[in-house]
Amino acid sequence: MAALAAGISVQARAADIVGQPVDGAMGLQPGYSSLKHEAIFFHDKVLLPIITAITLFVLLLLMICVVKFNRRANPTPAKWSHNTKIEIVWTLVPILILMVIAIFSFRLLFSYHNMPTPDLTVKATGYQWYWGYTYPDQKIDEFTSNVLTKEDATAKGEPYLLAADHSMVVPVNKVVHVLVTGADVIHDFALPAFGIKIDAVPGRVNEAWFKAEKTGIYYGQCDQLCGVNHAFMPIEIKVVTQPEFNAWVASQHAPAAPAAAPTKTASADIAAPQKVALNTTAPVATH
Ligand SMILES: [Cu+2]
Repeated sequence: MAALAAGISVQARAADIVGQPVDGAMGLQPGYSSLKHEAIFFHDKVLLPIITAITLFVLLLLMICVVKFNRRANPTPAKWSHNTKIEIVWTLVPILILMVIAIFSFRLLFSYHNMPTPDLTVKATGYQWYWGYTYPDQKIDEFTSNVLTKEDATAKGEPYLLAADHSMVVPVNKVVHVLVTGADVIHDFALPAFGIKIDAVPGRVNEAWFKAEKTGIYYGQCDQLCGVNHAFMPIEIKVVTQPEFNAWVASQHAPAAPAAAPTKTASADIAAPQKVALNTTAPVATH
């Protein structure tokens, strides 16, 4: 593989992985962008306590009914069917709870919507079954990103079904505007560590944004059932420093070296992109 040839050791590669699911973990994947921090707050500090309180309250009511109103403890049940006071309470309290949830929910929605001025725009196109990335401002034509085979992923020290041959590369601490569309059917561009999940719909462009807080490799997946190989079109985003990003952009413009002959990709039906793989450990020389 080109990346291995470029000198990335297995250990170095594995150490770079920041955003990926972990076995036996509870809760949401740790966040590395402001949107994800807000989403985690909404889930952990707003929704979870409310849901827990409601569940325990209902359980308590059920237990009271079971103990106090069973046939033995309460042989002659009351016959009344209305209680205006309690009906007002059970209407108003849920309305208040929903209003509290709505305040935080809308705040989160507005954060997603109010995109800061982007430093970089990347277009992500979903295909059956791979992703294509285009950098319009950097004049980088679309390159494809295919799932790595089990052998290639293991050799690179990356997780199978999450690792891709060519990642989307972005600079750290910069606002990245992602334009998402689909080429054939509906896909979904989802990257848990950045709190992104947006449909890739043919014929229209959706947008999402993130500002990665840490360099490293982040994994996501297509989140919309899109056909037989839906599980085999991972999203790999490599967050690098600005100089490393500049070097990568330059390497994308450089003519492919004859030595770096066609790279083997996981899908045989996709032509291997003639791009130089990014070396995160040593910046690629600019031409
Ligand atoms: Cu899919």
